[in-house]
Parts: sequence; C-alpha cells; structure tokens
Amino acid sequence: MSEHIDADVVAGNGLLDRRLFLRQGGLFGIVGLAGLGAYAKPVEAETLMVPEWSKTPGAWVGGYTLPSKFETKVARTPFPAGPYNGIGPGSARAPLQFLDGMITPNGVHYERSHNGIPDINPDTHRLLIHGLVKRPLTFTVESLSRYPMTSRIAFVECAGNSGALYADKPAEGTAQTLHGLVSCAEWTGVPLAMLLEEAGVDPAAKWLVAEGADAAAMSRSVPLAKALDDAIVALYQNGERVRPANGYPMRLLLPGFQGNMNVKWLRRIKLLREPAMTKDETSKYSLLLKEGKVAQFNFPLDAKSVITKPSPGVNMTAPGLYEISGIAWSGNGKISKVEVSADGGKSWAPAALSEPVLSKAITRFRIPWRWSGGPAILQSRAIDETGYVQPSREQQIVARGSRAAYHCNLITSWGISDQGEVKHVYA
Ligand SMILES: Nc1nc2c(c(=O)[nH]1)N[C@H]1C(S)=C(S)[C@@H](COP(=O)(O)O)O[C@H]1N2
Ligand SMILES: [Mo]
Repeated sequence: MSEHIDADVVAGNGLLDRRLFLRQGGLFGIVGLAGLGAYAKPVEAETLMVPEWSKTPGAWVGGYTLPSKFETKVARTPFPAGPYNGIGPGSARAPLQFLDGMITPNGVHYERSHNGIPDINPDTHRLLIHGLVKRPLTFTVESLSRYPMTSRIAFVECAGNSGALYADKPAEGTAQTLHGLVSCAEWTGVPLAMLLEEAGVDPAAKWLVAEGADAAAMSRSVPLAKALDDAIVALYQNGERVRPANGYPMRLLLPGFQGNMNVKWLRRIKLLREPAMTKDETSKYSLLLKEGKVAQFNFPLDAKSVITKPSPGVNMTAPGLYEISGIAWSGNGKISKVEVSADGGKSWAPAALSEPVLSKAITRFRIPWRWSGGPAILQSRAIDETGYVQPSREQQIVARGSRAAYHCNLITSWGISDQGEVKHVYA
C-alpha cells in the first residue's frame, strides 16, 4: 500500500494528493488506510460488549438540547475570565480547533461586546430609519417579520482578530485564542435595500450611520452602495432567533466587512451625505501603515486561512496518515484555492475545498498528510476569486510596519515537534 501512497506525494514532507481520501473506497480500500496506522483496530482485538447505557431507558427528551457533557471543552474563552458585577465589555473566542465544517454553532459563535449584552424586550424594541429619506419609518420585530426574508451564510470577523501575529515573537496560543474572533452562520432577515426603498432614499444620500441599542451605542458609517448591495437586517441565526450575545432581536449583517460594522441590537439607521465620523470609526479601526500614515475606512476583510487540525492542543499521535483541515474566508468573494505546506513554505500543494464554497463565508479545506514522525511546519495560504493571495508574515510586516493592530491576515505557521506537539511558530 505504501508504494501507492508514495505515488500520491505532491509536496515536501509528506503532503499527499487532495483526492486521496476520495478514492479511499476504490484504489486503497479501508484495509489500505488501516495499514498506515491510526485507524480502526482489527475486529479480533476487542469484543463488542453491551454497554451500561444500552441496558436502561435513556433521559427524557427535554425542550432545548445541549451538547454532550463530554464536550465541555468545546466552549468560548470569555475575556475577562470572570464577570465584573456580571456586566460590561468583553469578548469570547470561538473554539475553532474543536469544530468542523463551515458553520459555527450559535452557543460558541464568537462575541465582542463593547459594553455588555443589553437585555432587550423584543416587544418594545424599535428600528428607526430616518435622515435623507422621503418617509422616516419605524419597525417593530413583528412588522419586520412580515417582510420577505432572505438567508445567507456569512462569516463575521473582528478587525482585531489575529492581531497577536503582528508581535515580534510568536505568541503562545491555540487556533481559538489567536484566531477565534471569527465565526460563520446562516443569517436570515430582511434585505436592508427593501426597507430603504420603502423609506425612499434621497438622491443626496451616500452613506448611512447604523447605531446599536447597547450602552456602548456602537455606531458605524456604511456606504449606501453596500447597504443596497447585500446588507441584511438579520433576525435569525442558524435557524433560530439571533442570540442575545450576537444582537437579539436584530443585527446589521454586512457580509465581508469588518466585524465592528455589523451593528448588533440595531436601533437606528440614518441616511447621510457623508460618513458620521463616530467615536467608533475615528478612535479605532483605522489601519496604521508605514511612515506614520493611517488608512481609514478599510471595510472588506482580505482572504485568510488557518489550519485547525492539527493545531496547538490538537496534537499528533503516532506517525502515519492524517487529514490536515482548516478554514478559509475572504471578504471579497469566494475562496478559489487553498494551498498547504508541510515544510514551512518551501513547497505547496492544493487542498480540497468542501462544498459548498460560498462568497464571504467560511470554506473548509482538507488535505491528506503522511507524518513521518519528524519535525514539520504546517502553513495554509488562501487565494480568493479576485486573485488575492494571503500574504506571508514577512510581506505583511513589510507592508504595514510592526505597529499595525487590525486586519491581520498573514499566514500562520504551526510547528510540529518530533513528539507530535503543535506550537505557534514563525517560519
Ligand atoms: N451594538 C453593538 N454592535 C456591535 C458591537 C458592540 O459592542 N455593540 N461589537 C462589534 C464588534 S467589535 C464586532 S467584532 C462584532 C461582533 O459580532 P458578534 O459578537 O456577533 O460575533 O459586532 C460588532 N457590533
Ligand atoms: Mo470587533
């Protein structure tokens, strides 16, 4: 079997053809994969017993289910770690290394809340649309629910995600603690264009400012063109009402734009000639560039990827055949390709992209790898449909200088020791 595997080597340090697993039933067969180790034990090795849980009736069904009690590690990392009187600002990162597929379950969707989660009664919450419109309008959750809905799978990512990778030394951390301010959900709601059309947009309007009902009164200016293109006033998240943490009862979804602009607990949209220059878009979210220059209003997030399996805390065991898997996304469209390296960027091989591959959504990539048991550096590099290529760390630091804070999308390196332990490194 191993000669067949050798024929499938496509890049240095044991990367294998992305179609290998697809041919599993044909060329290799289950036995072929088992021969490479790390797979199911032969039947003789163990007798199938009747376990305790098969001997008595199980628990009552309940009204709303939770994950298995054996899955408690699949949780967000709240910051600050404990509540300060149970209120106030915080963030919580998604456990990327324990998830698979493209969707983030609602209970572990990342969160950034600048002044806590407001306790909104949906019956008294209002959304106001005013400013440069012919007819200012207010909407209740109930009235919005009568509009035709649209659904879209989209990622949301904080502009500050991965900022630790700008540091001079590789920060210790996991996929979650370094990159967990990104998540992907199916959002359902009313296209903002429909509501604006009803209000009647004044031709002088070129921008709008969106405001949240939280104590941070988060407000951001959005180009009208984006509002009319693919913005949604989202009421549902993965099929159920948007979670309080993520904007209940409604949030603005601006697919591909920096997380901060996706105003949660949306209460007001005002149409303007020019950006409002709110506190949230002047004191923060500008991009520091070289030579003291600053770029303001950087809205779409460029293509990015990270390997989640293996990754720190999700270590390798015995040498043999593994699937490397990870997530890629771009605020500018679809992911067209993800390349993976096992030799620190010397050679690259294309990964398989799991369908569906959607614009401005997380795309899952996978590639088989035969780990020799020696040291390795794993990297992934996303390319989107505009042709944009995710930059190396060096390229990004050269372009932005070392004082940058936002929109970090450089290539992450996971170093694998000969013990199979995975650590964040700079290659
Ligand atoms: N009203 C309001 N909207 C907000 C925020 C906030 O604090 N208040 N945080 C913003 C930031 S910084 C980000 S990254 C995203 C986070 O969305 P999520 O918490 O649903 O993941 O919401 C944005 N919208
Ligand atoms: Mo954010």
